[in-house]
Amino acid sequence: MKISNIETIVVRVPFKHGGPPSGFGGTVWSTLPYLLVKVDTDDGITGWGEAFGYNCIPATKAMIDSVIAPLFIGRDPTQIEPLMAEMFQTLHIFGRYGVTVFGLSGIDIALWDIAGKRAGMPVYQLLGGSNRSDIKAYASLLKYQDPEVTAKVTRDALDEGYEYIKLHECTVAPVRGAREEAGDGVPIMVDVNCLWTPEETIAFANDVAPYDLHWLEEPVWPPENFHGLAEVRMATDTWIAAGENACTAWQFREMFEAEAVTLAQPSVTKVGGITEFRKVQTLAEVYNVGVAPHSPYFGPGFLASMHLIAASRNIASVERLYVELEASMFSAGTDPVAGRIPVPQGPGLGFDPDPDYLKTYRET
Ligand code: SMN
Ligand code: MG
Repeated sequence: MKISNIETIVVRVPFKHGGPPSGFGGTVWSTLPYLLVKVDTDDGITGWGEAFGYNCIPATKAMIDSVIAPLFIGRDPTQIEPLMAEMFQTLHIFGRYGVTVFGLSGIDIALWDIAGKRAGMPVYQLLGGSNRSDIKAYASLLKYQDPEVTAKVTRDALDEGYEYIKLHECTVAPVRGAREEAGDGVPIMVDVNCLWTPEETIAFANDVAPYDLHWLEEPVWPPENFHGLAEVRMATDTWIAAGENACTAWQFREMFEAEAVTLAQPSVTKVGGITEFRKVQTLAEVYNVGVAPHSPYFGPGFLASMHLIAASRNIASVERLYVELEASMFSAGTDPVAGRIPVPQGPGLGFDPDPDYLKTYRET
């Protein structure tokens, strides 16, 4: 079997959420874009992957189209581990993080989809099987910077059945707002997206101590300041989570060696795909670190996260960005019901993007 064609497709879907305009990475989002990677084989199987994402999609797409895809054409898609290892090595001069590895992640996810379709099995089965038929989702809220709006959106998510809430806030007031609305006992996480020195982080952790955080995510700038994160861990009781900006298992090893985190957060569309994610998982197990995947996206990358979690022994929940999309990319079965998402059961990732959805939302 050979890879015969690789196509990148950008979809852009309108969405609603409960507050004023918000976004990450320096812009406000009016629509949500996703980058799909379609890999065809000469025996008629098509696999779908997803590469990160959002504001850098034009760059990731160009990297795949002009540099990565030509190297994969004609290669055997069943040899995932050796093929990915070779491509990581071939492309390392263009960066071990960023659009090169995001693009490789998208291809790797598509190769696993092909492997599952060829075997007639869901990817989680190829990864060793699962004892779960659904996964608890946590609602990952956008950034509101307003205690009343944060409280209201927290209430909406709880009313929909979510049992865990993640805030993207960096001041005390919205955290207090969410806690007062949720009451005691609802796990609330706070994601700061890399803002502070260790000293500033410790001060914040003390200020929000009364609101009992489940974890504090990426508080320290820069994300690779693993010793800074370790300082925070030593000085507070708060669980520290990080890793969406760490690339490849090698960087996770540095993170674990520094004892930087309680929970590691590999992102399957950024870290190198399912193949590399599995390496991070094994490493985390060896270092006795928990895993809480990063997955604020809705395409094949989200499905891949579901399969990885289903096949894990100890990953508790999946991240679900708390927005209301105008349409779902998949025909059915991937939206949360009462805060839980069914593990896809079809061959491969379990779902292909719906052709009507692609017709409507594909960027031309
Ligand atoms: C995040 C990162 C990128 C896009 C959306 C959200 C955030 C998260 O850091 O953890 O969800
Ligand atoms: Mg985050």
